[in-house]
Amino acid sequence: MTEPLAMTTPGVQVYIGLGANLADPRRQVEQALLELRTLPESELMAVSSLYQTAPVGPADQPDFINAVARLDTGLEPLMLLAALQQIERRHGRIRNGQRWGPRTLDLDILLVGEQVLRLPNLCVPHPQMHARAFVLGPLAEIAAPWLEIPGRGRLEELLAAVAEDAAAMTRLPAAEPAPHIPTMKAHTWSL
Ligand code: A4P
Ligand code: MG
Repeated sequence: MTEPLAMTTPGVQVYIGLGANLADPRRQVEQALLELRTLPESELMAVSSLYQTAPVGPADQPDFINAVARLDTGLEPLMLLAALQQIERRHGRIRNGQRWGPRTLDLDILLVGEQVLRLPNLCVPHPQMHARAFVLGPLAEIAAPWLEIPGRGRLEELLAAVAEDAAAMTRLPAAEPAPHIPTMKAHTWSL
């Protein structure tokens, strides 16, 4: 007997950009990746390496740790945004109004399949992603070079245009296997 379709992994391919440059940023990103695994109706399909990157925007702030993850999810985009903002808050993210300022954790929805969304609080593709090496470099590790960024072009062409910045990023070696695997707490999601 075949399984009902509703039992299969949910559908739309979402790419999420992770960034942090305060309070042990590497740990912030690694912990956030564990939390992404707990999202309802979702499966974490791929995670890039972590990169140390120079800040874009105000220069008087620490380097960032950046990564990109692919999540296949049945959550509507605004529900996903709410869930990501819950994770940011758990990481002590404080919005002080400074554009592109330092943060404990930033989770950006980069792409939602091939959708273009221009909502008051959600723009997809993320408005700056096409010009940022710290997004395109990690994305290219886990997506096909011909991935189309709607309205912007193919990933490989966009990455070529920021090749100098991409070359200046430091790919971090994979973390040593933890001596023990911490038990994930079951997060409660109020979406
Ligand atoms: N919002 C709209 N579209 C989206 C989306 N696709 N994903 C809204 C997530 N949020 C989206 O975001 C402000 C509002 O954007 C949210 O309330 C949401 O409704 P925010 O996270 O509070 O503010 P922000 O992150 O400071 O603003 P912004 O413009 O999103 O900044 P970016 O683009 O995230 O850039 N340099 C390096 N090397 N690495 C970095 O990761 N990050 C930034 C922040 C600057 N420089 C960096 C890095
Ligand atoms: Mg952001």
